[in-house]
Amino acid sequence: MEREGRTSWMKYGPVVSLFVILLAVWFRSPQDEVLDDRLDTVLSSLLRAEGKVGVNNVARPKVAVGFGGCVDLIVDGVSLLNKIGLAHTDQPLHHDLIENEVQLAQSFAYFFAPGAAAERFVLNDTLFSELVEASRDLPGNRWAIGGNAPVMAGRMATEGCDILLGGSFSPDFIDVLSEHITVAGNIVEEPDIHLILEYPSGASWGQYTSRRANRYIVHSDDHNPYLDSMAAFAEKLKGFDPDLLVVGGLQMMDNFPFQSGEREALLSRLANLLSSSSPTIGVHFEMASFVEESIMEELLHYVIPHADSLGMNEQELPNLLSLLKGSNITVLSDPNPRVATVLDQMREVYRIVNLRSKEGSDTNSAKAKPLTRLHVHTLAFQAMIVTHGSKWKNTMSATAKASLTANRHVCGSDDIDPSKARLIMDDSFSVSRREGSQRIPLQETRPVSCWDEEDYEICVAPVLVCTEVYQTAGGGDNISAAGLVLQI
Ligand SMILES: *[C@@H]1O[C@H](CO)[C@@H](O)[C@H](O)[C@H]1NC(C)=O
Ligand SMILES: *[C@@H]1O[C@H](CO)[C@@H](O)[C@H](O)[C@H]1NC(C)=O
Ligand SMILES: CC(=O)N[C@H]1CO[C@H](CO)[C@@H](O)[C@@H]1O
Repeated sequence: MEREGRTSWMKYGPVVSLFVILLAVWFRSPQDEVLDDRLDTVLSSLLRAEGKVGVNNVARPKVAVGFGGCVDLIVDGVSLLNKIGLAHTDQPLHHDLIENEVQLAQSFAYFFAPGAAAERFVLNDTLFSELVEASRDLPGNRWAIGGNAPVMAGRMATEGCDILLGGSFSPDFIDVLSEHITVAGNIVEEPDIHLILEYPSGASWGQYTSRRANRYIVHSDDHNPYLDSMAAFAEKLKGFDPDLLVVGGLQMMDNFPFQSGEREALLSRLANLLSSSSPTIGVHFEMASFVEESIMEELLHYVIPHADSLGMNEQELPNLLSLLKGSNITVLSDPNPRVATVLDQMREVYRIVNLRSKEGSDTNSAKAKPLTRLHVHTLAFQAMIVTHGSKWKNTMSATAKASLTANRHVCGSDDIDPSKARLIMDDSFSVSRREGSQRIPLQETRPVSCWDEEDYEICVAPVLVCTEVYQTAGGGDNISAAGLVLQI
């Protein structure tokens, strides 16, 4: 892969040299070699940390997970774009949604070069069908169960939970779900398809070279944006009596051509559902790639005040923070942020969300819950903030498990092979960007660092980054779900 990358850097000019420099910084060698020698120790220590606590398998925890789901068609992104002969573009550009081939090329180029995860709605049915048809017979393609809710449900079922899953699926889809998953929703004939354009680090398309492995997702859903399983889910929820309620998949509403007021009405119904659940039940909301400002505002109003716990990646964190501070959406952020930067952003999100819930700046806030858990997953590390004395247990082990799950998912194997992994986190990190902040060394025998601040504990664990990527899509969901199961 690196060799492919190298020939194309020679072919293309100055624009590419920027990426060469970025890659050079990225593949810093001498330090990495020392770190790689420590991989075995870090791995065994993480496994020990993960194994310290188990999921209660006698009384399986009960988790209700909504909403929606789809069939993922996973392809090599560059092969697909080459197959349909998509013209390269010299103008990487952000588009809220995709209406034609030119926008697809520009939008793909925008995220592909930095290697940032993105997900876009395709308004043009002809274009979307063409893409799906071309993918069907593309060598190496794979079909998988997709969507945040089914992936999180699948992971939690595997980890020993009983699941109520809210979504409208086809009978074939339901057949392949775990026996520990009960579905609440309508039966549909044709499931929604999401097309996952995966690419490895160093792949090239036109003049662009990807800086890290990631994926660009396109979809054109008919069912998911309407949360059409919500009524059935709410009905079954009463009898199910869950220990945890998880909400994800709302990004399918982003930039969807709703009638005026329709989306807000749906989210308002969701708010009622969340606020009517017992206050002792933890509610986790998994963020995703949102670019429409109005839906983010609605999430701040209808969903986040009812969540005890939030999960998100390094793109979604600055986006949420920017909005909380009254600024615009951030479409693209550093895909490889430093620990200090992420922790500072997490502290601010935690502080502002809790301030809003206390002050009741929100009309809904009579019932607003404090935020007691925040989990951010990045390529290089996992970070969690958990309030002291809250309902969330075992934060250290949960952070270790999240970190191990990142490797397991991306490499596509439960057994972690250290020869297919590398540590890219520095051998020490600063706990904040503020001057004079403490530095914490990465100790290979105790790789998860936890410490107390204010009214919460922070834990940070390095990820053994998988170097032979099988799949990046669904990573965040597997990671978040794995972290949650040890905390309920
Ligand atoms: C939709 O996509 C098709 C196929 O790429 C294209 O021919 C058509 O012009 C597009 N429609 C619009 C409105 O852009
Ligand atoms: C924020 O968005 C508004 C409306 O789209 C735009 O006019 C403004 O320039 C943006 N501000 C920044 C700082 O990007
Ligand atoms: C590595 C791993 O366990 N990945 C899983 C993520 O979740 C989906 C859905 O449950 C599984 O199919 C993957 O195997």
